[in-house]
Amino acid sequence: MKIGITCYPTYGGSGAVATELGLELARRGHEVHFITYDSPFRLHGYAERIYFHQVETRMGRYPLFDHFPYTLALASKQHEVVLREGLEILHVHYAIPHATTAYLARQMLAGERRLRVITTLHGTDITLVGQESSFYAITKFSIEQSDEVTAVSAYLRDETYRAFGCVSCDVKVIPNFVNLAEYHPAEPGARNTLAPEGTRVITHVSNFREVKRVKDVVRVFARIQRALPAVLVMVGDGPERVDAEHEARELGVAQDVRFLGRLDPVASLLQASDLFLLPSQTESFGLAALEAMACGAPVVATRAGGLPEVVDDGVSGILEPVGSVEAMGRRAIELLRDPARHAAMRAAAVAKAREFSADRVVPMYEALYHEVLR
Ligand code: GMT
Repeated sequence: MKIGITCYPTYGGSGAVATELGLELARRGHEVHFITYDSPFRLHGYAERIYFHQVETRMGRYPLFDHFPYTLALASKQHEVVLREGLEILHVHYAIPHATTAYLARQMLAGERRLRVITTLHGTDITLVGQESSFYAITKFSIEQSDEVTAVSAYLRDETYRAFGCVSCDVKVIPNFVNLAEYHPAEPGARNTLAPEGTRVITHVSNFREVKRVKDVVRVFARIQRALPAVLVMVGDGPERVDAEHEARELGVAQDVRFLGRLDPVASLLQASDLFLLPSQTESFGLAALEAMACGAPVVATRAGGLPEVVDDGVSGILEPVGSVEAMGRRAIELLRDPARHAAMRAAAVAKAREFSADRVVPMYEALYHEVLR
């Protein structure tokens, strides 16, 4: 099949999932065309059957536009690439504005070429941004106009029905997945360069937005660090980083917190981790948690959104209510002090992650493509 993919190319779960999906589809023999304003952050170099088409984000000075109409440029580029490359499917990730531009591109092709539009909902496109009054009606319209709509968790599907009604759409759940060839536990005897022997490595990866509650990451770590030698590795960047750095200084743990900034790939860091912290306000799925689990790092997270679909409390990780830094810290310490239980939880995390392997999940998308083309 010839498939167009539009996503946000920036550091974030929806762009990561869209890119990993494109790469997996190309490995399975499909031709994949990414249509976005920058090369997706997980697209590293050449891969067979993968193409990237850049969308303009600015033009020569034109006094009328204070803001460049990116959405129209994207719809035009989608239309152009579909026609030129003969694409059959446009699979867009994150509804705003991608489901809308795909709708426009399809309308522009009417009578000329049949194009099927699939929208995958990822999270804040439904739970936050899509519910803002300026976006609500167009988000609902664009979802309902898609030929197929998928959500990355049952939680997000239910939220979509609750918030938007979506009477005419049937939202199918296709969970996020992990590439087990890249995300797997460290080889036995691998050298851990993140911390000296006996010091626990606690990790967090995110885009440091408010929803991630990065100050809670530091607060949980400070509790762990009072009980055991430990370092905190913070990967990513975003608006809340300054506050997290400040919190680390306030709590007197700054010397043991390393802010590494945006890095990708992160598998080697996750393999060296004893725990992964994700105390988010909400997560539709929590791809970062899944990738950590695949690398053998049990997750301490909040019982919020779709996280309970990924982490089994007490088995493959620890779940506590949003904001319960005391409970998260206490349970993390108990786990780290009990090597046998920690090893069992590591193994359970790896086993759970296998349920979300690319080999299991990507065929669900392929089946959906076949169905929509029928
Ligand atoms: O953080 C976001 O809301 C944006 C989005 C993204 O594009 O990074 O993340 C969402 O999509 C990921 C991939 O499907 C999910 O794993 C994240 O849980 C989800 N984030 C939220 O729901 C907050």
